[in-house]
Amino acid sequence: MSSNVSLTGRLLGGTVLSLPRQTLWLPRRDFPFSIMRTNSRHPHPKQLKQAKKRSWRWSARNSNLLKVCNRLHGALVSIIPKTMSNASQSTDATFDVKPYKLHNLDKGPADKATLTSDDALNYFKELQMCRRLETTAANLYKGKVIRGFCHLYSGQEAIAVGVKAVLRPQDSVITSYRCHAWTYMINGTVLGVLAELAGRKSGCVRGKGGSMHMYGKKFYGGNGIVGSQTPIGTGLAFAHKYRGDGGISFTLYGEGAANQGQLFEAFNIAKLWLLPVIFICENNKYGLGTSAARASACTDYYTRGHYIPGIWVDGMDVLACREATRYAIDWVTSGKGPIVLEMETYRYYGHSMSDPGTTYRTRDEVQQVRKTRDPIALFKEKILSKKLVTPEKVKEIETSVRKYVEEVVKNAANDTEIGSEELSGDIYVECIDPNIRGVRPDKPLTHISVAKRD
Ligand SMILES: Cc1ncc(C[n+]2csc(CCOP(=O)(O)OP(=O)(O)O)c2C)c(N)n1
Ligand SMILES: [Mg+2]
Repeated sequence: MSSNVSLTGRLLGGTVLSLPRQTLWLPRRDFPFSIMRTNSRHPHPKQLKQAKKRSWRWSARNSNLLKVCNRLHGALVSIIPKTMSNASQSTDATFDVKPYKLHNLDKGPADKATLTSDDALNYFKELQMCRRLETTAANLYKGKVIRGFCHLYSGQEAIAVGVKAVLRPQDSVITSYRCHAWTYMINGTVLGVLAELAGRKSGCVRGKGGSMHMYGKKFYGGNGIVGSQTPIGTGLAFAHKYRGDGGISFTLYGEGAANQGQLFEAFNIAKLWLLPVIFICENNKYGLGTSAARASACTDYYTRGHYIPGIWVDGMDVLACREATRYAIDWVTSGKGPIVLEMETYRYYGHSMSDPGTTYRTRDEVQQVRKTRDPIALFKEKILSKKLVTPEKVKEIETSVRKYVEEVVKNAANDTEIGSEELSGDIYVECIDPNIRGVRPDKPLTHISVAKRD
């Protein structure tokens, strides 16, 4: 597949085939469900009433599949990394990476990273998309479209993008409740995340999970209980080893979770059985309103696997995250067992949308990080300085991503919640007993399978 097909295709969630005189867009199965669904064009009166009740701030607009797709396509076709229009002067460049710190290792990842202009465009687009997704989620939350919990990832994007860059199809990922950007990176759809946040059926789990419970193929959430994903992730590693599928479990947790006993139990069994797991501690400096230094006797999280080797990584640098992950994959696949990566980062918003995030840290501290260490600004500066992309292209990507997310939001606005008949849907992957306990013990519900699976 040529690079112009892949970038635009991924961005649109489909594939663009450029034929001599026409461009054909083939939507991917999971791309904006609401556009595909006829109910937004011919809603039942009941659906309309429901939609009004649910206080969407936008006017419900009838979506015309062709018009919407064409508009999206028009907006995005301009950012195809055609070497012709990107006019970048370099096809690749090498960058220094902030030195890694090592624990129980003689040699770490290379301190230089090479980047191609295609990857530069792609990472930049993904970083932008993750940031825009969260900014949009914040606005929707303020508009009361998203209710309940909402933990944003802004500031931490370099980790998701850097790790994803080297993730293989056989690998699995599990993380905490700070999972929106991860869900997007794995599933590749913005609608799947935003509609999920708003409880709509185009959500990646049909609106039943919300902010903390998003899933995808080989993506095990989205976990609300702090640290609970660490033993589960270790279990996933056991499954990879048991099945011999060559996969690695990427188990992510915050530095707050790093003080929990269950993590040390997971470390123990992972090392004892040499399980294929990469533990990634996303050290964003705070757990709720408590700084790492106030909560941890030792803040060198990369050393805290004790008998497990560890690496400290600059988590604001996509390339450092990518290279460290590449090294960790080599380590684990050579049968040496687990490894710990501490990726040092920062979160811009409060712990969740209900925390202003200014009582336990100063506004000045946040501003300083935004100004001097922002992962997107740093990456942009890098790729521009080495002429991997042109300033015009960067601008185009920024604008296209913003427009794209706006368009997805409008389409999500036309979507509805699932009906009550789905109350007993998809509880099991393989259903053995179809009777599901309902509110009345004498009236069980019947299990149904709704979501399509590969
Ligand atoms: C077992 C458990 N204890 C406490 C909480 C409340 N709680 C929610 S988030 C959080 C802080 C976790 O911080 P960290 O692991 O650093 O993750 P971050 O939010 O910074 O991504 C706490 C204590 C919880 N959800 N589960
Ligand atoms: Mg934290």
